[in-house]
Amino acid sequence: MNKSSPKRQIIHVDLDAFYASIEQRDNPELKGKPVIVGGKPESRGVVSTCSYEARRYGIKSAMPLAEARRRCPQAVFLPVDIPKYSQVSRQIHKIFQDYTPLIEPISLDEAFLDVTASLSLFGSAAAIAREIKERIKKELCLTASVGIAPNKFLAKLASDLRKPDGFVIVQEDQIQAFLDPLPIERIWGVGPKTAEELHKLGIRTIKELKNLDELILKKHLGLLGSHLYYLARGIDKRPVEPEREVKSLGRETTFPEDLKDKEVLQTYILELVTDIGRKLRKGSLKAKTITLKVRFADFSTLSKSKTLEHYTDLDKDIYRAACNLFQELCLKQPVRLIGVSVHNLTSGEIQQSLFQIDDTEQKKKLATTIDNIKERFGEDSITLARLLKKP
Ligand code: TTP
Ligand code: MG
Repeated sequence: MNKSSPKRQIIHVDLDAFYASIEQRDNPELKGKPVIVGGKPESRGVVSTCSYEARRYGIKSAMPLAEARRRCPQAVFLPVDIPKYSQVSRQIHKIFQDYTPLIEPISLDEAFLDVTASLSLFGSAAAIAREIKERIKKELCLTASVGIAPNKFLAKLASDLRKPDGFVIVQEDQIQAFLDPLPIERIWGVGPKTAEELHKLGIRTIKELKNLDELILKKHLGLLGSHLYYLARGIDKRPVEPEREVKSLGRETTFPEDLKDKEVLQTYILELVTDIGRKLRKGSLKAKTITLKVRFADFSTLSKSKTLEHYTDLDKDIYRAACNLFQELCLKQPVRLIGVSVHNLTSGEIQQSLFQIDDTEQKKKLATTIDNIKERFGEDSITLARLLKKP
């Protein structure tokens, strides 16, 4: 082992049945019952997650709620309460921070921690993982599954292996024995399509995958093939990346049929802007540069940008800028795709000019309220009159 680069120690933490466990914790009547988070069973939505009691009926994330009700009519159906789950997520993150600054959140309930440099202080990665699990249980009354390994790939596989309340360590000399029997579908990055490709080659387990030559894998799966060659050997050099800086945010839409009507196109722009504004506010970000992209029927593409005088997270400001850019374009042909993106982002509070006396705060409150309503009651629950005009 090289003294200057000690073997990495990575912990992957993933809470069990996250949204459903929070609901059960906050309402003891739900303990031990099948609980489904996602909305009303008569709605057209899907299951976000469900308690382990509900999983016994074959219910899982992304299943239509109606199907979940068919499988378990006595289940308790609850709406999704993102603000509540985000708050718990922040509390979990705070616990992580006591052990390392190298935290890479993957979602509200999942993160990688690189604790290599923390070992002299806390003993071992296993001791840290054990303590994190215990604190999550004691302080937040929730259970987490953890995986401890020399890299991210193995740590994630390990945390998933003994869910719920799992605790799995993959030691250096056990890597291949740990990997070999696992089906290839367990590999992070192998979706149904890749799995099918590999099945065609007669590959079902990681052991079988390991027998394939790197060149053959590359030939069939391109870069992913080469990546899989190394993963099958338990090699994954990807670092834990503490919260990556978001450099831009954007959305675009391709129309079912090319469009010419300016007013309709502007309504689409407003829809894209509304989504971007919401993402900005959710991430406590503000943007200064707005870019509009337009692709015409002949596939030629134009994009134009405008930098504002101050940072904003308000739909109204972004929409105004995007519309000005749109007016500057001469629409000679029908439009195939339209996209809006924001760049030049900053996080945290930006000092408002002392002389900027306007109703910004009020507008901001309104925007946040709309975001909360949408998150609680769904995308279509509230909308600007203009969006109702879309064909
Ligand atoms: P997961 O960690 O995938 O699921 P989970 O925590 O509910 O269950 P477990 O880890 O024990 O298997 O996702 C975390 C949360 O993300 C989950 O509680 C709800 C949400 N989620 C969705 O909203 N839609 C989805 O399709 C998935 C997979 C998760
Ligand atoms: Mg989870």
